[in-house]
Parts: sequence; C-alpha cells; structure tokens
Amino acid sequence: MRQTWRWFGPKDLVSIDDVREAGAEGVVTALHHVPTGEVWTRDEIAKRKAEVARRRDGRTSGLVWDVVESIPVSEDIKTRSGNWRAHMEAWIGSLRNLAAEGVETVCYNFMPVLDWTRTDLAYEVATGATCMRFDLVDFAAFDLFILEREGAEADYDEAIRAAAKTRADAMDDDARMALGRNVVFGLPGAADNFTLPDVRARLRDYAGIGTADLRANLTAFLSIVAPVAEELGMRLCCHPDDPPFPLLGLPRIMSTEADYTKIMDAVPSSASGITLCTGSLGARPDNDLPGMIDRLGDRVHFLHLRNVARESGDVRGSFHEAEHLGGDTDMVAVIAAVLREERRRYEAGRPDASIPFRPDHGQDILDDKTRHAQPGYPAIGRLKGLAELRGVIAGLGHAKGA
Ligand code: DNO
Repeated sequence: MRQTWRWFGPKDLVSIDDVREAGAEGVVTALHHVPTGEVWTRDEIAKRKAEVARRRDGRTSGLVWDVVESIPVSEDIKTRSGNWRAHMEAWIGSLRNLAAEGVETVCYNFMPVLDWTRTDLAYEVATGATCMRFDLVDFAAFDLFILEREGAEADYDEAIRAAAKTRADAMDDDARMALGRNVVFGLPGAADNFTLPDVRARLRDYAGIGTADLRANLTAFLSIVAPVAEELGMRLCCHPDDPPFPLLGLPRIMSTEADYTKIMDAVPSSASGITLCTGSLGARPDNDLPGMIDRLGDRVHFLHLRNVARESGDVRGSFHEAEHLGGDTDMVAVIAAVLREERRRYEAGRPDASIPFRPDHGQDILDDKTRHAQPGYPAIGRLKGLAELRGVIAGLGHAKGA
C-alpha cells in the first residue's frame, strides 16, 4: 500500500516539508486554481510537479505527484446540458496533459451541486479533539428554514421536522450564517463555492433529473473518457457520495456497492475504477467495506482510509469523524482485504499492484488547533492517522511473513 498525503498546493498551511516528515511517499493534489471546465495545461501541471518535488530550502523532497484529486466534473457534464461538450473536451485535454507529465491516477466525483457536506467543522469529542460532523437535524434546519427549499418537508419525518424547527428557532443570525457556510459554501477540495441563491438555481437545474438520468449521464461521460484513459494508460476513480444518501432532493448514484456495480458493469474498462472512501461509504451501516474490496477490488485504484462514528442505526443518519482506528468501520479488516487484493495483483503481474491510499481527514489535536489548516485536513491529526494505519499494515504484513 502506497502512503500518500493530500496537499492543497503552495497555499496549504501543511507544507511539503511537513508531508515528508509525516513519512508519506507520494502526494495527492489538484490545480484548484483552474476554473471548472477549463483545460489543465502542461505548464501548470509541470509547475505543480516541481512544487511537490521541492522542499522549502530548495532541496529535493523525494515526493512525487501520485494521484490527482480531483479534476472537477462540471454541473453541465453532470446534467448533460449547456457547455457539456466543451467541458468534456477540456476534461480529456487535462487527461492528455497529465499523462504527458506522467501523472496516471485521477479521482473525480459525480455528486450533483455539493461535494462533501458537513454541518459542524469543529465538534468536540470526549478526548477534547475536534472533528467534522454531519447532524441530520441541523441539516434539516438548514434545508427547511435557511435555504427554504420547496418540497423539503417531504424529505423528513415529523420528529426530525419538529427538532429542526426547535433548533432553527434557537439560532441567531450568526449561527444561521455559520451553518449555511458549513453546508454550502464549499469545503476544501470542492470545485465551487456557492451562495444560497446559487444553490437554489443549481437545484432548479436538476428539476427533471432523477437517479436513472444521472446514472445515464455518468455512464455517457465514462463511455467517452474511459477509452481515452485506457489508451493513455491512466486510471480514473470515482469517489463515493459523501454522505452516501440523497440530500436536498438531489439524486445520488455512488452510495452503495450496488451503485458501484452498476457503473462498473456499464463501462467495463479497468481504466474506469473506484476511489474507495471508507469514511464516506462507512456512514451507512449497510455498506460492507471489506466485502466491497474483495468483490470490486480489481477496479479500486485509490483508497481514502477514514473512520466515522455513526450516531444512529439508520441508513440516513448523523455521524462524526472518528479516529482512524476508532468508529464503526473495522479498519483492520479493511486493510486485510486491501492486502489480499494487492497479493492477487502481484501474482497476476499487474504494474499497479501497490494501491495508493491516504489517511483521509483527521481530528484536530495539539497544535492543529492553532495552525488552522483546511478543515478536515490537519497536520497532526492526519499524521496520527497515517501512523496508526501504517502500524496495521506493518502488523498484518509481518503476521503473513510478507
Ligand atoms: C473530502 C474529499 C472530497 C473528494 C472529492 C473527490 O474531503 O474526500 O472532496 O476530494 O469528492 O472528487
């Protein structure tokens, strides 16, 4: 398993020197400054590669850009409307330029409007660490009383609606603003920042688009980009919905094993694969993560290892981000399944036998609380996560005599 680390570029308060000291072997990054729908030029890609390769004092870092996370897929592509053709061409242009620069693995997502969604960015857990949380009642309060989405009542049962009303009534303007900011104003890595009127307009764009339509649009997108990726020797990997259930009345199509199976079967090229995110998928009790790795493993090109503590037994429920070996996902079983998949690949002589993973998110601990890096991406919290995961990998490898 190849140990990688997400880096948001030169503005990231966690530096390349820090990434090295954490012991990561590779970097996951993106050209966040290039607007969605535009081509990533070779020059810009080469510049980012050089930034990854250099320490603060100019010496080489020994790190390489292993995975792109993400080339954003525009709303026009997802809805197959407006400028989708031009955006597809740009997406393919970016793939070609990345391949020419030797970057082969590209993560993306197909979530309508919002990328990952949380209601609280600094929820305090028992140890005093803080983490990100999704609270269904807060989310309903946002949906019903801040966004005031038409038809939202139908999406919540009476108990949730009543609790959301009580919560919204108790919020002052600052609290409403803060909740709105957390939900829609763009968490790190999301391609766009939205305002409330933007979100309302975007939701209208999806008015006639149901689950089957969105799935057809993803299949159409992959039918065009996967052959190009295959020709270039690249691996595309679709990130799951986070959280893995519908929000704001929008369709969601990458939330379960059945969702993934449908897309993998629809476009059976190995260039079209999976970013298996244990944190996103693990928010649903009905997702069997080690089983998914056993069954879909040959198409898993990238792993996000993260744990969540589910706060209810419901498919759609509140959760918060736990320590990497805490929470409801059996991380040791997940890693054991990944090692089994890697063994199969080694035996088959596959060049991609070592699967890149990154410690996804982390709780804010110690100096993280004063560094104020990107929410969810603290230096020390992630370093602790990586160290724990590395320990499990070493332990399981040792037990097998690997
Ligand atoms: C959140 C991330 C997501 C992810 C995209 C992939 O921390 O996992 O923003 O990068 O969904 O396209």
